[in-house]
Amino acid sequence: MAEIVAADDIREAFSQAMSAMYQQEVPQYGTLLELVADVNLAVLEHHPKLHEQLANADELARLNVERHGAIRVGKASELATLRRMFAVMGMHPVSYYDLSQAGVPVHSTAFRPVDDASLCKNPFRVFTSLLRLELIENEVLRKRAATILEKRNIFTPGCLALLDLHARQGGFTQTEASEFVREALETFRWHRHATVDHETYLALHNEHRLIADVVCFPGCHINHLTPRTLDIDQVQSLMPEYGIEPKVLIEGPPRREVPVLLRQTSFKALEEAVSFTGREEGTHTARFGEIEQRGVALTPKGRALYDRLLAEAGTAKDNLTHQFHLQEVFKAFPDSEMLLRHQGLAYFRYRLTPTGEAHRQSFGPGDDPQPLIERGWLMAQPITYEDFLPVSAAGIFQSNLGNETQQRQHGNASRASFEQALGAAVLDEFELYQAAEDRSKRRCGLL
Ligand code: OOG
Ligand code: NI
Repeated sequence: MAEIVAADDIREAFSQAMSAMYQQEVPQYGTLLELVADVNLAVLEHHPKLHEQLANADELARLNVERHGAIRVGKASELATLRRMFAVMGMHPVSYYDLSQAGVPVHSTAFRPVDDASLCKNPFRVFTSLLRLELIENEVLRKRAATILEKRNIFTPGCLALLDLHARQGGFTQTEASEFVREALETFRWHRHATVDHETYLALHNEHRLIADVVCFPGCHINHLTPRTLDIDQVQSLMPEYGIEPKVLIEGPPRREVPVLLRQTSFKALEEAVSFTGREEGTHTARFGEIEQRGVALTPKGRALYDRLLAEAGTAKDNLTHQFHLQEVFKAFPDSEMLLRHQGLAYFRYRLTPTGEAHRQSFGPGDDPQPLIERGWLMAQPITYEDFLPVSAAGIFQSNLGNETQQRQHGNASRASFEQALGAAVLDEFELYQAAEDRSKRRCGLL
């Protein structure tokens, strides 16, 4: 067989193709990319230290290609095929998110690269949600939705054939890889022709807007793509100048010296023309834009503290009050790399400096890294958080479902049924971060 293409290269090509397609479909996304690029450039110019840190941690190159997308599917077989499709691109399911607790009838995972080199090259992630039909209370409607979904195939025959070929060959040639990207893209394209009549659409929509979004179309259109910014407050405040109306609140932790986890905001979904099968014309509102600022990944201890403080803070009506209040409450969360390390709240990647290399024989496994850092032998770099936050995700969902929080009693977390649909267990994000930290310590001779 001719030389096989690396999964990282297929992911890179796919992520670029998705971005190009979404720019055509949702022009405001293109504007958002420009705004984010402008702000990132200004931040790097004004903060040489941050510039240097990002460059040292190999984060600078990935910044401009970095984004995540989100999709929603309706049945188990669709989720299982997506898993195979993303695996070809070196993306694996990480974490389980139960959003039913926030009144959103889905549960989700994120497909993303997991090893250091792949993350460094292009950390493209896709937040993928599976509709939980069992949460539709109206039995007639539930059955109607299931029948509609049963009939559809969201993958092209070409894509399915290539997945089989990949399994047989163990890889793709360059030609096959390009064809795969082209075919795979079709699944995520927007279709203005619904698969149902207007009445069915409205019935499902009345049950929950999300159900109509998942059930009534022939594909699982990408509903947003999210670039990474270095200053989300700045982008949020500049959005109106660029003709974009942001969501009211920035989700996640407050602004800090050492950013943690993930802060996100989005702009409102567009109202798009749709033709229904009975030739009726109507509209559908689902696709939007989002930006995010990523910080350091937290350990289970750090995450528990984050969850507790976030719950304690609650939400205010406007962003200024909300952020101010968050900052007050988060005073209880140490805000220096040293304290985060010392208290075991966050993950770090260790590297020896040239002087450290020269003194390798002076320290060994189990030694405390802190004195070595102070001596300038060792550097500790925050490990970037690569995952998502369920409370933030619920806020993003809700702002694009028209803010009507449909709080209901929903079933318990149902991870087992999700994994069964997926055809695999999801990976544990904490184990992945811990493994990355451990690998780096071992390379330095500290483990
Ligand atoms: C996914 C919403 C969650 C995020 O960044 O937290 C999400 C969706 O609307 O389908 O993308
Ligand atoms: Ni998102």
